[in-house]
Amino acid sequence: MIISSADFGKGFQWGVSTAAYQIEGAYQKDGKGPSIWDQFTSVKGNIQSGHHANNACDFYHRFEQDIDLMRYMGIKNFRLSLAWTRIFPEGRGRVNRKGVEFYHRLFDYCLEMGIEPWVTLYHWDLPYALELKGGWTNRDIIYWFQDYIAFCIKQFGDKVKHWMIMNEPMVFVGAGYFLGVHAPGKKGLGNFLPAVHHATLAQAAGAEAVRAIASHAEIGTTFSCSYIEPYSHRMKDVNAAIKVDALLNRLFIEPTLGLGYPLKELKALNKIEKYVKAGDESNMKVDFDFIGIQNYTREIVKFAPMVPLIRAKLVKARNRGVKTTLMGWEVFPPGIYKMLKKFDAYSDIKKIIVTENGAAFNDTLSMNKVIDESRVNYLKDHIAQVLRAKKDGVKVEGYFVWTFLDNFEWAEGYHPRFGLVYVDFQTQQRIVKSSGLWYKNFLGHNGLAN
Ligand code: IFM
Repeated sequence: MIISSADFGKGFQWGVSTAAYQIEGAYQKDGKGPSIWDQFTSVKGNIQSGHHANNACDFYHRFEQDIDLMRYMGIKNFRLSLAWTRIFPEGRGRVNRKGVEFYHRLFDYCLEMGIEPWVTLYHWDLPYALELKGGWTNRDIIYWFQDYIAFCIKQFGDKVKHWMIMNEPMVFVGAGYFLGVHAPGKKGLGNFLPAVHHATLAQAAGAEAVRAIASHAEIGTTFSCSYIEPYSHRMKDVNAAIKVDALLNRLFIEPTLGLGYPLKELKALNKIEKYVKAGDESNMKVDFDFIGIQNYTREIVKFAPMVPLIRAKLVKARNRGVKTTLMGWEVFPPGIYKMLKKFDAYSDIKKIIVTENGAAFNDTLSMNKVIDESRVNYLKDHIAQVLRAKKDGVKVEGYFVWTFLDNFEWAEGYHPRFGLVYVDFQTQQRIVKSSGLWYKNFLGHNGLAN
C-alpha cells in the first residue's frame, strides 16, 4: 500500500511532540526553581545509570537551531510544554521574568519560522516547593494550578492557539503517587486516590481558566492509552482485563465527560469517595475542543489472585515472544486503531489528535548516520492504522510523533532513544535519523511504499 500525508486531507495536523523537562536542560539557569524531577533525579538509585536532565538536549540554549531543523524537515506543528518553575520558581507568587521571556522568544521564533506551537501546561515537572506542601495530594493544588495557568494564558495567549492542560495524568499520578518509580516517588493508595481526584479537578479548573481568558483558544488534554486484551477467554482473565482497561484507559477521561469514575469496574478505588466534596462531580466535567491520545502498545492481562487491590497483572511482551521496542513494549499497530475507535465512541468527544506515538529502538551511529528502519516501519504501520480509523469515520484530525530529539526518558534515563533526530549528549550534535528523513519526505506528500 502507498500512503502519503495527502491521503489524510488538507486540514490534518502533522507534528512532533516534546516536553520541557526532557529536552530543555539549563535546570538552574536564569532563575529557574527546582521541580520534583530535579529533586528526584538527584537521589541515587532513582534513575537508571544515575542520569538526570540538568543539561538534557540543552534546548534552552539551542532552540533556534532545533526549530530551524524542524523547518528543514517540513514539520509545521511543534508540541512542547512549559516548565512551571521557569515561570514561578516556587510554584506560585514570585514571577521569574527571564523564564517568561524565554518562552516569548521561543514562541516568536516558532511563529517566524511558520511553526505552530502546541503547548502542554503540565508535563510532570511540578514545582518542588509545592510538593513540600503535599503536591497533588493537597486539594489546594487545584487553585495553585489554576493560577499558574491563568498567568500563562494571559502572557502567551496571543501567540499560542492550541493548549493542552495536562500530559497523561494516569502516568504521573500512577507512577509518581502509587508506584513511586517517578517523581515525587510516593507510594500507596493513600497518596494515589487524592492525587487522582485533585488532578481531575485541577484539569477542569485549568481548562476553565483558559476558556475565560482566551475565548479563541483550542483546548485539549492528553491521555495515555493502551489496547487491553485478556490472556485467555476464561472469565477470570476477561474480568481482569476489564479492570485494567478501566484503570489505564478510563479513569481520567470519563469524569471529564461527566461519566464519573469507573468505580463499578474498579471497586478497589471506592475509597476515592472520601476525597470527593459536594459539587465535585460537575466540577470535573470539561467541554474540551479536542482530546489527545498517546498510544504506544497493547497490554495482555491475566487474573492474578496475589496482586493486591486489582487481582490482575500484565503479561510482559518479552515473555510472549512478540516483537518489542527497547522499552519492552509490544509493537502492535492495530492497537492505535482500536484506541481511536474506543475514544471516538464517547459521544462528547469532538475531535481526537494523536498527540504521541513513536518508539525507542537500539539506534547506532555509524559514519554520521543512524539507519533506524525499525522506527520507520513502526511509524508507517501506525500511521496506516490512523488512516484506517479516519476512513471509518473516526474524528481524528492530527498525528504527532514522539519525539523530535532523543531525550531524557524519565526513570530509564538516556538509554531509550525515541527521536527522529539523534542527539550526541556529549557534544550536543544533532543528526537526522533515517526516520527523520522519512517523515520529512512523508510530510512533503511523497507517497512511500508501506
Ligand atoms: O517520554 C514519554 C513522554 O514524556 C510521555 N509519553 C510517553 C513517552 C515515552 O515513554
